[in-house]
Amino acid sequence: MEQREPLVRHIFTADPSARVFDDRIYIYPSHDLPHDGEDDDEGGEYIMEDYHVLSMDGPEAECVDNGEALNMRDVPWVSRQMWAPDCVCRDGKYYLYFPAKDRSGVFHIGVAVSDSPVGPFKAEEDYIENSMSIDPAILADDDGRFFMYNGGLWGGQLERWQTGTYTETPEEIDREDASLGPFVAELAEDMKSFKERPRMVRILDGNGEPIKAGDEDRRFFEGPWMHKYNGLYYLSYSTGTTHYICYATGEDPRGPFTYRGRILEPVIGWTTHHSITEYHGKWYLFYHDCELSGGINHRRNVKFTELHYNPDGTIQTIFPYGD
Ligand code: FUB
Repeated sequence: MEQREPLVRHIFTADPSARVFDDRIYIYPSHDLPHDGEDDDEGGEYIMEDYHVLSMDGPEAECVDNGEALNMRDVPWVSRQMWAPDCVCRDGKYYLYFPAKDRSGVFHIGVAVSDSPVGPFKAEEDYIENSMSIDPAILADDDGRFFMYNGGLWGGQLERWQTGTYTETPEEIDREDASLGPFVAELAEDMKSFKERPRMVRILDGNGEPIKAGDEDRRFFEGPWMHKYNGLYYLSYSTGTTHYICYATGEDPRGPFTYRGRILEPVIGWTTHHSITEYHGKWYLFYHDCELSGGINHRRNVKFTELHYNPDGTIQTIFPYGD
């Protein structure tokens, strides 16, 4: 179905991570709060404070807001900006992963647990040890392993972690140098800690060379997502400044990945952020734009549309306002 309307209109929503649990589609978005402040390069305009879980009985069904699932006031370590979340299920428990700033203004990833996919979720006292930056996305691999992918440049603070330890004022990366990738780490059995230290994923061009930092049409910016199709790992992400959703494929969940092309052309608004999920044998791209607010960057709305593969495994590019 070509559903390209905002899924809900009573609140502003963004960064949709779509999951299928018990034959129902659940969408875990950020919840944009309207205000009249200015935009800045650090994402200061994104002042979200809570999460609402949306759900649909299928692609044709109405989208329901299941109410507040977690609020910042109930997360001891968070000071502000609860950005793009994701959720996975393991052994009947639902784990909501979310980025937020701690009391010193540094982004980390937290986790909150519930017996229900719509919450309420109970947050851990502290963020996940060794977690940093934003935009967690979880792969539940076929062999029972769970991997977290995350990261984002600029306001997402990824540059501050490029040496492995935190620095408030990182050196500028030369445009000819390899671009930074998202982080990947396997989650431990408890789903509340890492089994290993997060490492940076490498994204290569068709010649096996790292995509350069100055290659803004192809380099990773934020919003990583990982899915598997025909046994191949597909890492997709936003290019930020050029506003594309691109993808790269690989044989190993930790990479390296080879750039393959564009999934989504630019949408209305500065940010673009997505997820990909399968439902009843069809594939769907969930994404956001700023249609509802007439283009105000921090008042976004989530949407979805069908996604199509070519026989060789490449993905057909989606033009959000008509092909
Ligand atoms: O919603 C806040 C930030 O905007 C997200 O973390 C980014 O991916 C971008 O969509």
